[in-house]
Amino acid sequence: LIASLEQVDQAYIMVKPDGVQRGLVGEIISRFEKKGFKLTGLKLFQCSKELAEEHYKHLNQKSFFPKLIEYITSGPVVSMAWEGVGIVPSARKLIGATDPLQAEPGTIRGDFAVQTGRNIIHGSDSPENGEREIALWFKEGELCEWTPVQEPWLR
Ligand code: FUP
Repeated sequence: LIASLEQVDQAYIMVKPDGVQRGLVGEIISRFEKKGFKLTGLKLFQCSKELAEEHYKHLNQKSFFPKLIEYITSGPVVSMAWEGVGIVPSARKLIGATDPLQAEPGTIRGDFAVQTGRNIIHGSDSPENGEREIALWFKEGELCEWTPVQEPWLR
């Protein structure tokens, strides 16, 4: 095996309740898999108000905060941990702009969403937040470290 020269980072990616309700889970997972990232955690999960508030605490002074918490807790989400070289900025490119009307076609939000308050997916905005959010959303034993059997050219 040829070891990758680059630093591998972690991102917390979450299909929000509207993405689950609209049947977009498979499509979203597929985009991350095909890009070449590695899935290390996955669960369908109804989150509590407390967890949603902790996750979005940097936004708790915003006028949209109560609506955001109501939205995120309105149904199950799919919580995912992904890892790879450059995963955090790359995931944000795959996801597209926060406002789906500003998101480019070809991005997840650009292809499937219309409203900021219903933008179907979350992705960590820094490697530090990736680690913080994965620790927040996953319990010990829920993550899986594994080595792909094929030559890992992408990692
Ligand atoms: P992003 O990193 O793209 O998810 O965007 P932010 O962290 O800035 O926002 C987090 C979530 O807050 C968004 F996904 C949707 C919600 N939000 C609003 O509802 N209204 C706004 O004006 C901005 C964000």
